[in-house]
Amino acid sequence: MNKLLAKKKWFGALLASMMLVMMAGEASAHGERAQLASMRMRTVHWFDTKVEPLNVKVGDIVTVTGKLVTSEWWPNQLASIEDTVFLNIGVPGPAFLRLDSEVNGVPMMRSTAFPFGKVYEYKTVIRARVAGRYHVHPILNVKDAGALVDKGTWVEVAENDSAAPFVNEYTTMPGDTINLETYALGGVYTWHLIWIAMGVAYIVFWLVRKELFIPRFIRIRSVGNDRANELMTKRDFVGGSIFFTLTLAIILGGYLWAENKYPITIPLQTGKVEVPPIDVPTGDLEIVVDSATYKLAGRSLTMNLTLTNNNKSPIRLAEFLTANIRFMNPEVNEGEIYEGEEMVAKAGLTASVNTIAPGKTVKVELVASDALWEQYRMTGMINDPDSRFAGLIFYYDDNGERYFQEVGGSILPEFF
Ligand SMILES: [Cu+2]
Repeated sequence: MNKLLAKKKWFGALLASMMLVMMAGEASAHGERAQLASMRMRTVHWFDTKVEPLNVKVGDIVTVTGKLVTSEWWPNQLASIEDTVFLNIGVPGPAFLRLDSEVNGVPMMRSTAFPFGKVYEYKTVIRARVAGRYHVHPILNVKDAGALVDKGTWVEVAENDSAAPFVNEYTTMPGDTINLETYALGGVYTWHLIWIAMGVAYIVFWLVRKELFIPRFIRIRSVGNDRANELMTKRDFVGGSIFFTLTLAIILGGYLWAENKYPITIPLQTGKVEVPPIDVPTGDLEIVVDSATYKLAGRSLTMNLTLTNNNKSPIRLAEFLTANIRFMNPEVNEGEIYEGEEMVAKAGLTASVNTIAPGKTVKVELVASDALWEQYRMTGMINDPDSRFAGLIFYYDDNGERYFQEVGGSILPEFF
């Protein structure tokens, strides 16, 4: 018997440590790898993500800017971003304060809705609160669908010189200056202690009776449910009533205390804000996706496209973006890479035709291939029940003007 018990304990410890290891593994992925390949390809195309500066001290400001396009190929089974969405920053723990954020110039402290196929330029200002090294991600919380995460950028937060405690001061509407790090903490502690004392007292009251749940349960079983009332003595009844009355009195007292201490309050605000969407800046390039295949062994996505250049200027195919991975065409060599930016395949895109002359229609084979497909678990794409892909194609005209538009469609896996 003892041996079995020991074995069980050992197994429990093993299971617990395995779970810890698994959680630690997840923590370094934060969603850039963990989410379904189809969800990353066909929900939101994040790009131009810029986090700066990358080295700060506690109390310093970090700005996260970037753009996103909501996909026209949004999966049917997923709740829509056209309903309710909230822009935030994804970091493990409360390491930063979110001070300000805006989308297309509109303040974004509340939720909004993003119609499909439009461009949204966002800016979020955060302040470093706790020293450490953080993978900072822009994140969209879509109602009923969950979090959609952009790739992360490492930010190093050092202790500030004075090593003074972090202060987060605000002036309230009535004009008091408060430090949100410590504000009303005394009240929080006191009320927790009161309720813990009540709970302990209640358990002690029943312990003193020496008959807790199991002996009572056994007795009810032996005397039958009809005589269950006999188990309740007068002392039990009086004690229980006192606890009941006391609980209600404390709740009422707490309410009156809070009303007296904080006479002016407003409820948490939950309204929705409207954002004017920006149209995708297509540069008169007509794109028809003829077919697309995904080669498992080659870790590459091949798109066969028919492109018609209706622009007056020649067009250069520079980049393909999907699942936050940038595949850049080294022949064209355009598109900025930001400091600390990850998930860039600098020579990841090859085009059978790099430049399309004005007025011409050409068949182009675009191949996006890199080990990043494997690294970011894009191979999971073949397990998709609807086998579709989407991404953004970036191209430039003669003046160096950048355009982009979304492509998407069915995709067939190729195993050999
Ligand atoms: Cu991350």
